[in-house]
Amino acid sequence: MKQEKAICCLTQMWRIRLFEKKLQNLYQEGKIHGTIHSCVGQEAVAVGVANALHARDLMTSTHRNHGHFIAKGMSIYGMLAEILGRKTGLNHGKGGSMHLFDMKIGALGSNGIVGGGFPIATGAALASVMQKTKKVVVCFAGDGAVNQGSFHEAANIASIWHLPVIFVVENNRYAMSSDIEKMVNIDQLSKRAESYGIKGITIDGNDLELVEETLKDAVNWAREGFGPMLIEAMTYRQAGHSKSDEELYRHKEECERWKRENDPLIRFEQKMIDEGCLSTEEIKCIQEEQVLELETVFAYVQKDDAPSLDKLCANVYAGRVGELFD
Ligand SMILES: Cc1ncc(C[n+]2csc(CCOP(=O)(O)OP(=O)(O)O)c2C)c(N)n1
Ligand SMILES: [Mg+2]
Repeated sequence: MKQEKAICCLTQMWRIRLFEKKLQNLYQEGKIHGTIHSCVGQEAVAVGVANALHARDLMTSTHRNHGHFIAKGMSIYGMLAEILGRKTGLNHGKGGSMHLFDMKIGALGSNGIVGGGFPIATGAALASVMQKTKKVVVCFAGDGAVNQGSFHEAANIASIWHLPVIFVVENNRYAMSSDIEKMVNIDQLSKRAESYGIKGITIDGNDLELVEETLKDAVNWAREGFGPMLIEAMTYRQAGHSKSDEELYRHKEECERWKRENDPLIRFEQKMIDEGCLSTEEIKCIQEEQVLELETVFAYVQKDDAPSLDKLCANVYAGRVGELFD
């Protein structure tokens, strides 16, 4: 890998990780209303997928969405302000963590409804075909979401209409406290693709280069009109499900092992060092730069005001189309 590219990849992964860690601290200080879902441990999926997309391509995300959209290029300032309920937020501070949305970067929204992204992404892919824009849509989902009816309906219609949508299922082994092995009776979720006549593949989601390579093939395939693909990316969430989680459903040792042996950032850094692409000093610089950048953003956003009371009903009820985003 070229050094410039390695710096970009690592910068993005550290930006996501540090953003999530700082957010967790704010939560513990009681400064976040609503909830948040940390994607620490899953950064390579977000960055690998986003690297394979064009800027104009589209993406839907889940409740565990911050990493996906940071990788897609969402403003950290606008995202944090939204999460903290500030009027400078992407949705004027009224949506919070699970309703991030920014059409300028092709972010078609995160979603608090498990499986809610499937029909939205599939519809956007249909629009791409009808409007001949050649946009590809990535639909992120968790392992728990593929048991929702919306997945099966979307996969079927995307298949028969050859829609350019790529379903990226982040299999982090758990849906809240439910272990994947108790929830499905197949060893790979990608096998579900076959029953809809689409290609499915399971990959190591903590290997950034593999994720990017696989996605590039899928994106080309979809853009050329061959239809959807299902990519199951095996990964692990290092934090609890959301704000409070005693994690009684998994062994501490399991989590420690993933952190020690299969952390996507450590793996990528080690590979870059082994290949002579980055030195330990350069890696340290990348981390420090991100620490500084995020400290500044977090300090400024917290000074912003909440939306004023007279804006309470603005953008809540649909008026004429032109009024929606004024
Ligand atoms: C339709 C629906 N059912 C249940 C929930 C409650 N819920 C929130 S997150 C979650 C687990 C999702 O697991 P998974 O899809 O594996 O995503 P992960 O949290 O692991 O990223 C559940 C059941 C919900 N938000 N929406
Ligand atoms: Mg899961």
